[in-house]
Amino acid sequence: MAEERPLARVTCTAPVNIAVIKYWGKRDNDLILPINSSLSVTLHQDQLKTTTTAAASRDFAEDRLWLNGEEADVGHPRLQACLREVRRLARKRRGGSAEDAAALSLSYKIHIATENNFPTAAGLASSAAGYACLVSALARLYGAAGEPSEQGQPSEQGQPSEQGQPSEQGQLSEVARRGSGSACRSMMGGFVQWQRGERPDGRDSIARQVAPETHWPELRVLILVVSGEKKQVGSTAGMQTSVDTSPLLKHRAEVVVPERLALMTRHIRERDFEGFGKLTMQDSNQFHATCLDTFPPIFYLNDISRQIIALAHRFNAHHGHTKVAYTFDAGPNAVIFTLADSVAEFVEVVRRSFPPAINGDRFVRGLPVGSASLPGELLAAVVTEPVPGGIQYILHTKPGPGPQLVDDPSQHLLGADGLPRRSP
Ligand code: 2P0
Repeated sequence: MAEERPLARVTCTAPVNIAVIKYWGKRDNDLILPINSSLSVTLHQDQLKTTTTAAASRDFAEDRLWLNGEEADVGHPRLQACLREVRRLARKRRGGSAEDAAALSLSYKIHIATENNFPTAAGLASSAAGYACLVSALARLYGAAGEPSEQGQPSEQGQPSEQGQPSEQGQLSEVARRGSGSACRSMMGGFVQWQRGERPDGRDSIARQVAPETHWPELRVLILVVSGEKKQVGSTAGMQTSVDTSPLLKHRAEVVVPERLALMTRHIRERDFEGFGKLTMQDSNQFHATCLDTFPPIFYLNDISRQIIALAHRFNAHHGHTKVAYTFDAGPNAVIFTLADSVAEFVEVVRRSFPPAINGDRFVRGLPVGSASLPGELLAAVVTEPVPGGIQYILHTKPGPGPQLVDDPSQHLLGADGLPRRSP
């Protein structure tokens, strides 16, 4: 039997993020440079995460990729761009062309396996977490990065050096951006801005942390899973049509977003939920207005989405201030921001408004939710015409940290032979 050569393996996890100031439109399709900056909240990986193992060996004959156990095409141009850029950073870090003899050869073929802990079919954004995870694992494998934040530690990331150089995570966010624009924001925890940048080469189109995940401990997130249907128009194609045809999108990028970014950053720093919630809803609504302004128009919201919007406004009106705020991406699922002391009441309102058809006992998942009894006048004012089965389930989560290195070797998705451990 041939002598076994050790295999270099690295496993990382990475989070999903939800934008409160939306990214929609590119000024450079190849480099994935946006027409406007955006701002997001990184969600906790206990509820939603991608795990990726990257392995390299001189014995591998070809690059290979497995997505949720199924072998997939490794030749995708965006994946290849990430691979190329991580290797470039590793070369730079190792110092010019003279490779560190101890470092892993950049010419070895690689195997990559990646899995989500949430159903891809639920329509929750997976490309952001996926590319952020891929880049984190590759960077660590090739020595293009030090540690992603230690497991369990709050992450203070993305702050530039005193000389104005991007941080290490900032540089890696530039690579993740080449996979999917929104992936650059998943490279950091807490509250993250993707600055559009000015340079044609994209070197300044990177993520920066506005505040770490510990900044606003009461903030909670409820994902209302409306439909498992695949979306009609993909984000990449949809935003291109919007750039080509929507005058509203142009105005939004040039005038509205710069003002809103400054305002949103202030609301977050001051933990002002009234301001944060209102602006989050307004920006989601404007994003969907630009979709309607696109020609032909794009519809991501459905009837249930619109009923959730109306419900949130009735709930806030009843309380006389902003207790819940919705935001919707390129699909019908709602993401609700609220504070911990409002979760139980709002979840009960949702349960009464969309009585579960199936999954009654698994209607609420993720972080625990207490029970609440609704006062009669709230029920009368807020729960109007119930729609049975309109919402499949609610996932309760909160802001969380950026990508993590997994130390435990038993968690590698690739075995010592470099092949997936779990069969598809
Ligand atoms: C966002 N979305 O800011 C916005 C809001 C969807 C609606 O980022 O072409 O999958 O890979 O850069 O990142 C979806 O766009 O598109 C997105 P590409 P991406 O979260």
